[in-house]
Amino acid sequence: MSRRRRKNVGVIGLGIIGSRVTETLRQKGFHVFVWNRTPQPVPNFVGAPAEIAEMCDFVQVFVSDDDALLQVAEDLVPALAPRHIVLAHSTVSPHSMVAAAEIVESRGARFIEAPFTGSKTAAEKGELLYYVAGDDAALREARPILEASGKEIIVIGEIGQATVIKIATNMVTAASVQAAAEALALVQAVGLPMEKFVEAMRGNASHSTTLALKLPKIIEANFEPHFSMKHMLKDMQIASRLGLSHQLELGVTAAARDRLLEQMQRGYGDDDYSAVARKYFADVQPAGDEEAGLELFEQPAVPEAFPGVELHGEVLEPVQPDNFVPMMPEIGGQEPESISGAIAPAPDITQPASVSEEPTPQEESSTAAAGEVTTPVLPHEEVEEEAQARRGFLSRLLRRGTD
Ligand code: NA7
Repeated sequence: MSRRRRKNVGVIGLGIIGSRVTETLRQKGFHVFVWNRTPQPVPNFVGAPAEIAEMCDFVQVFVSDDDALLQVAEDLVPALAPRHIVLAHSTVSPHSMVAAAEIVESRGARFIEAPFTGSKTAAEKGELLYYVAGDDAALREARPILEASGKEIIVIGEIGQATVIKIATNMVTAASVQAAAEALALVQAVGLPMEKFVEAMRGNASHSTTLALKLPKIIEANFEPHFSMKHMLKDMQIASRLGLSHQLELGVTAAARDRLLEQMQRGYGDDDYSAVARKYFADVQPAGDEEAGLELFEQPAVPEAFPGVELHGEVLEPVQPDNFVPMMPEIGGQEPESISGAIAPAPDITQPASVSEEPTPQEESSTAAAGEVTTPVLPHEEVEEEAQARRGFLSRLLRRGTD
C-alpha cells in the first residue's frame, strides 16, 4: 500500500460538520477527496462515493440520517475491498448503523461506528469527541484520522452501542436547552433581566459548555445553526423509539422532542436547535435588532396555518393553529404499572425496535406521544373528551393511592 494512499482520506457529506472536518484534515496534512449529494465547487470534489473509495482507504461519512447513511454504504459497495475502513459519523438508529456495517463488511472492508459530540465550532477546531465501536485493529489503524478532528476518542463496544451512548448524551443536551429556554421565559415574564439569569447560571453546578454557548445566543435571538433543529429532532425521535421498544417512559425526552417538532413544523428545521426558545418569542428578529428585545416572550403570533414539511422521508401533516394541542403527559392510556414493570433485562440494541414492526394496541396508543413524528391534531371536542378521560384516569389513580 503506497504511503500516499495512507494519507488519503475521503469525506462524504459536506454539511456543517463534514465540510469543517475536511478543512481540519487538510490543515493537518491529509490529502482529502470529497463528495456531496449536492455538488459543491470545492477542491478534490469527485463524481460519486465509489470514486472516493477508489482514491482513499479511509472514508469518513457525515451524511444526515439513516436513509442517507444506508444509501452511501450501498453506493460505496462496488469499490470496496479489504483495504478500506469506512467510518460512519452520522447519528442514526443503532439498527441502521448495524445494517450499514453489514453492507460495508459484505465486501471484506472494515467498518467503524463513530458518532460524535461537538458542533460547528468543535469541528472547526478539530475538537470533536468521538464515541467509537468496531474492530480493534481497524480502530488502531483509523485512530490518527479520528485524532485529526477529535480531541478525545471513547471506545464503547460493539457496532450499534456507540450510537446509543451518543443518543443518550443528546437526550441530556436537548432537555437542558429546553429547560434553559423555559427558565429564561419565566425570568423575563416576571420582569427580571435575562442577563441576571445567565450570570446566576455561570456559577451554578448545573452550568455546562452547552449552556455557556446557547444562553447568550438565545437572548440575542441568534439561531444560526451549530447543530440543527431537524437533527436534534431526529435524535430525540430515535431516543423515544428506543425507549418505547424497551418499555421505558422517557417523559422529558418526549417533551423536548415535541418542542423541537413544533418549531420544525413552523419551518425552522435548519435553525440551531436552541431556537426552541422561539416558542416564547413573539416574532423573533435577527440578532442585533434592538426592537427584538422588547418583544421577547410575548404570546407567539400564530400563523394562519403551518406548512407541511418533509422530515427524513416522512411528510409531517400541517398543523392548524386552532387545534394545535399542547403536549400531553405520557400516560396516554397506559397504566403506570405497565410502564415501570417491564423493563427489558438485556436489550439487544442491534435489533429494530419491536414497535416499528407490530405495535401492540397499548404501544400504539402511546406511539404518538413517544415515537412517531406526527403531532397530535385533534378537533376541540376530542381534545375535551381526552382531557376528561385523563382527569378520570388521574382521579382513579388518586383513589387507588388512598385505598
Ligand atoms: P448537515 O449540515 O445537515 O449535512 C447533512 C449532509 O448529509 C449534507 O452534506 C447532505 O447533502 C447530506 N445528505 C442528506 N441526505 C443525503 C442522501 N440521501 N444521500 C447523500 N447525502 C445526503 O448535517 P451535520 O453536518 O450537522 O451533521 C451530519 C450528521 O452528523 C448528522 O447525522 C448529525 O446528527 C450528526 P446535501 O448538501 O443536502 O446534498
